[in-house]
Amino acid sequence: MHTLCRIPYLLVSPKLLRPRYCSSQASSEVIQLLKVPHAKNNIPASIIQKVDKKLHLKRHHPLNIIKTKIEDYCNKYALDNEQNSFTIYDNLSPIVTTKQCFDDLLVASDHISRSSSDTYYLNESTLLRTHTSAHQSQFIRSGVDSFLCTGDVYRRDEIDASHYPVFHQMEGVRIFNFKENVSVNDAKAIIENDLKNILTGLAKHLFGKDCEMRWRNDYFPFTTPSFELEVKFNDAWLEVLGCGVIHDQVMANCNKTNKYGWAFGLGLERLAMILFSIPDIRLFWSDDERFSNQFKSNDIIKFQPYSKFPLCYKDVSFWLPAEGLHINDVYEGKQYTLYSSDHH
Ligand code: FA5
Ligand code: MG
Repeated sequence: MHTLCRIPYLLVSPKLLRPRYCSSQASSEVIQLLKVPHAKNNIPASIIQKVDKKLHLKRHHPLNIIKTKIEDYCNKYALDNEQNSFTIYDNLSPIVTTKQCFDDLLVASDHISRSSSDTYYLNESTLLRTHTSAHQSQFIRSGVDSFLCTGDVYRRDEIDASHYPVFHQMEGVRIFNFKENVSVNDAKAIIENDLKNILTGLAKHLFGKDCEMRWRNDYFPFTTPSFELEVKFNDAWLEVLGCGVIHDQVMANCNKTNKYGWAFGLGLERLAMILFSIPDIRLFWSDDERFSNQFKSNDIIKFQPYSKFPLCYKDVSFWLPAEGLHINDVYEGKQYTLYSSDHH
């Protein structure tokens, strides 16, 4: 459905080349596919409208800033630990098959996540990916041993301050090469340790070494053991990622028997909310300049809340007191009589 092109560019150190791959499938082509009528097609216009936004690729958008920060951190971690660098994928089509999204990941045939009430389908066998894990097996099978894959994901989920039906995930995978004398148990213990190390280090790198976090056991059919990481935000625990040691059966289905590795899936909005103190996930979709103008690549700022009402320009005329007016008098809220005429 799409061809891959390779664009190498410089990263952490000028010496380190980070290979980057992207799909060349045009957004317009994806959008046409989403609109093809089918009895199972349950994708509303409000979702289709979001498909070509690609917020994670938009310069100066907080999701792009955090994505770059995480990619740089992960490749620095790889370099420091003498591991292969991560190949970056960030422009794969969000349309995947039920095999990619569920079967390859051992999701049971009657699991609720497959139902039309939870997932946006184009037809019986294609859907909008519900997580970036949908790309795991294709890369492992083709021999890519370490990669980061970012994209928009779609779920018919509730909407509140930390949930939205379209959000962004980054998948990370590392497959290890062990010497033959390392036992399976030892290999998996090393992998689990490396997984928790890179992710704990990431949270500290993003939020400071004193940030409050906790690991909890979780369940995913495609990893065992599985964990989630929660970080304290506004006095409450916020789940920011799921992860685990890749299930032997997933590896075997990729023709990688006796190979082991880890995988994680980060919620980019959740991490960006904590990093920039953005209180509501819906703000990421705002076209309002009062949102977008606050962010600049490489700058980590604290989000400044603004009025929920749209910007409204007014012409204001007033008489100055004879002794003149200092701007600080206005800031201090001195009372002046204002006669204003609305623009609109
Ligand atoms: C997954 O999607 C797994 N694919 C993660 C994974 C990858 C596990 C690899 C093991 C190995 P989960 O449904 O928990 O897991 O979502 C992962 C993260 O996405 C969550 O921790 C959260 O940060 C974010 N997330 C989930 N649902 C939403 C939503 N509706 N809105 C915003 N962020 C969400
Ligand atoms: Mg979860």
